[in-house]
Amino acid sequence: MIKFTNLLHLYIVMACLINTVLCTDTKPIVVAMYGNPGSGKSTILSTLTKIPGAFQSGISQITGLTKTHKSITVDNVMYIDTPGLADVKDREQAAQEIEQSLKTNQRYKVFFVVSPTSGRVSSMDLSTIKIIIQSIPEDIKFGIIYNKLTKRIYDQYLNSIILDTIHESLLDRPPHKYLLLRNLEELEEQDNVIPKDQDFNNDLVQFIKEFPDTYLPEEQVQPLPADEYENLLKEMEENHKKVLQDYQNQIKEFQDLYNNSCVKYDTETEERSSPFEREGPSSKRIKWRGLKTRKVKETIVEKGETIEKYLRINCIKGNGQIEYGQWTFVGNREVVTNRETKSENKKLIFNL
Ligand SMILES: Nc1nc2c(ncn2[C@@H]2O[C@H](COP(=O)(O)OP(=O)(O)O)[C@@H](O)[C@H]2O)c(=O)[nH]1
Ligand SMILES: *[C@@H]1O[C@H](CO)[C@@H](O)[C@H](O)[C@H]1NC(C)=O
Ligand SMILES: [Mg+2]
Repeated sequence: MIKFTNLLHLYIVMACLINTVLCTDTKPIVVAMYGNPGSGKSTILSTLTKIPGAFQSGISQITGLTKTHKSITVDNVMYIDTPGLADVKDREQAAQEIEQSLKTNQRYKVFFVVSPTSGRVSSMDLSTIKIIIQSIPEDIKFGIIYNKLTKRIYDQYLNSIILDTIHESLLDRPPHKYLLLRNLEELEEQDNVIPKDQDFNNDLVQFIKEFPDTYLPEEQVQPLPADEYENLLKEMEENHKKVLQDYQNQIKEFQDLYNNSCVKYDTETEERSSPFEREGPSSKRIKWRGLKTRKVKETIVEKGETIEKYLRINCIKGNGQIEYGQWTFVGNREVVTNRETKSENKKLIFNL
């Protein structure tokens, strides 16, 4: 009889042959957060560990009390919190801490947390991303978590290509994926609080879980050029302004184009008595329209007369204006009753 342990051994050997991950990689996967102070890194990391205060967060932390990087391992995932690069005084140290946080020789999921103030992604956030991704190999995928988004900004980011444009134009390589998180009242100015909001928790956990991890060899991490930050930021500010301006212009161009092209069509039919000239002020034309409720005067037509049918196709432009088409004759019909009258609500009334 084959012993269970033998089977298990066989299974592991087989698994190793098929998938080397199983036998070599028992080290935890790293989930590392980068970004400027106050963007919500520590809160997000604590949320992922499900331990309030696992990473100190709060208003007292915004000025950058997190001066060193800190890691906590839960369920074989190593979560790493890092200081921001924004503060001149501590930039050199922060840069070194960030470099260290990337040198654990493990598989990485790298994330940037960005909280747009007054609806704008700041040049500072973009510079931080740029400087950090410059220091790691190109095959290391990174994600961006847009945090604390007001409803208006959330909708704008969701329904436009503004973020994609910014990524494509201002970062050397765009993020593999990004996540939009709504602003949570319950977190406002709180210390060491993790949110109860289910959507927030689900979206965040799923995003992190599904994000691909990549092995980051320690020796491939370059020192962060902290002294280039100011220059990079200046350059970023200029380019950022240009990109936003171009984007606005392009939107306006598209809108112009949309406003002036047909986005919907509308058909109208009209019946005219023949001949048009008849007695009485209201009997010159019979006009009853297929679609539009329009006041049409009552008209009397005699039995045996011909009624001409016309059709036109109107273009409804993006801005709502209507460009009327040409009336086209589509055929005749005989008046079979003694009198036909057209009332205001477009119904034909037959008076025999
Ligand atoms: N209003 C609001 N506050 C948040 C949100 N996320 C985090 N905060 C608060 O923002 C402050 C800074 O968060 P923290 O995680 O310390 O940011 P860090 O500096 O990037 O680590 C804390 O008081 C959090 O409670 C959010 O979605 N909405
Ligand atoms: C397009 O039409 C809308 C609605 O009339 C208007 O508000 C907008 O300013 C127009 N856009 C342009 C670029 O003309
Ligand atoms: Mg923090």
